[in-house]
Amino acid sequence: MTSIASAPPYYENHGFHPENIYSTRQPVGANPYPPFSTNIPSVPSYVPRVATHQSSRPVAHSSGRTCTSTVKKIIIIILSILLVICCAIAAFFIWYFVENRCLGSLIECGSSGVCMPPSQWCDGVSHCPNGEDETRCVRLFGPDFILEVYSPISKSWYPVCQDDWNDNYGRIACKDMGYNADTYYYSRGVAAEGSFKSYMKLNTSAGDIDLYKKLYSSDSCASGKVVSLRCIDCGLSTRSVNIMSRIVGGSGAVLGQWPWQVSLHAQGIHVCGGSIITRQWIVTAAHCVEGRFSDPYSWRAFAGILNQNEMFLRDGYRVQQIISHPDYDTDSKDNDIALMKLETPLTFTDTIRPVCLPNPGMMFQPNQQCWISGWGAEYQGGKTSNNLNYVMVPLIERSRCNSIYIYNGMILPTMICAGYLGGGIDSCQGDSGGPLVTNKNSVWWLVGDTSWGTGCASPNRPGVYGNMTVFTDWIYKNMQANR
Ligand code: 4AZ
Repeated sequence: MTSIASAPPYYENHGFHPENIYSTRQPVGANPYPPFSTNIPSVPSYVPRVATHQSSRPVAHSSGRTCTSTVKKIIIIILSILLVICCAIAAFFIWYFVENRCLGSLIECGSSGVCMPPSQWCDGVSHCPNGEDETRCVRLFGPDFILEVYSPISKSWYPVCQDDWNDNYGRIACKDMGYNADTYYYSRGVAAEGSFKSYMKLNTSAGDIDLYKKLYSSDSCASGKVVSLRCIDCGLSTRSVNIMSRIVGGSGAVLGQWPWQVSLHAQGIHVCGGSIITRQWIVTAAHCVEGRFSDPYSWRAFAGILNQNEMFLRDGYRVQQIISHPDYDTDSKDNDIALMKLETPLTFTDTIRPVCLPNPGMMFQPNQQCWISGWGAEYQGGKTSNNLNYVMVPLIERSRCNSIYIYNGMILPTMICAGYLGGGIDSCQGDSGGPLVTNKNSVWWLVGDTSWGTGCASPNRPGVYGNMTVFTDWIYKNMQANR
């Protein structure tokens, strides 16, 4: 077990990370349409050959007229084909401009039709014609989900004052973070901490204009309350956790205990775990979807089921899209995170529910109790488990995990260690991509995704997890760009 004698450092979130996010779709400017030939066959210049067999009608005397009518027919057919193609292209453009102006992972600048990659959104530099990429920047801060808006003028984040705020504004802010309107939970005022010196306030006399144009920075907030915004009812487990409860050294889970846990099957077998964050999005590890596993069609996600035996009898949810972190590094496991978008949204129940993404400003203590769950091997080299297992693992401070006798500098800022230096309890092969969660303020938060480790449950070789707080911003931008 880890014990830290001096003042405990924090695992602090820095929500505003300008990141290099490359589109997994078409490169900007690439022609998204299949090329079609403009080489319309010219009118044949040859004379049709006269059939020689007896039953044919003699055509020699009327060859001029026949030739003309054949040419006419060909022209009509070609024109008809061209007309159908033109109609199809026109229909596509109408759909594209009405429904979905920006192709691939691009985000539209307001309603200007100009599209920007997520990496240029809220990066402190204005790219959109009216600066929307810097003026529609919202985030939820800390364990109370305080809504904050970025001011490109002062280059800082401000909490939103509750004065004149309502759910309609809340829905807009949630949409701008990539959430769908159907999961909206609530917006309420909470007492502003003394640390807030300035606020974003609504200018109610500004009329029916864009929410962000109505917001201005102010040193006062009459209600003394700031907006706490929940875009989805996440982090609720309907079953309490038995702390001394195998994974390696854990115990069998009951239904509803880890309702965000999914089993990800590729070509019909359990390969990795994942965590539900919305009705359509699953967080998993980038190393789970590498190489031949990068094809969404080979995957199925199973939610709300404890036993692998039962999954083999079910259909599972099809995967529509896989977004792997563009800076994922196979060797170091830097940025080991990926998103899977399901073809059909999940129906939330007591046993199928989302976990909360950690907000910037959440502080996880060294030794903080966290839980891992999965169908991974129960001992090093074993086969995957039939039942879902779970176990408590404390966080291990990065500097300690990087010490020469543990991982000797291999723990990067995108990683977090958890487990026991004495060994015996750990995640293992097959748990990858699955959740490392903690309970804070009665909410379950996704602290990490199971990533790597040297063997399983060996002394001084704890489990290594993707540091989710670093990825929250990347997740929101990609959900928003692929709505
Ligand atoms: C794996 O290969 C794996 N002990 C997962 C977790 C750990 C090691 C390996 C950590 O999926």
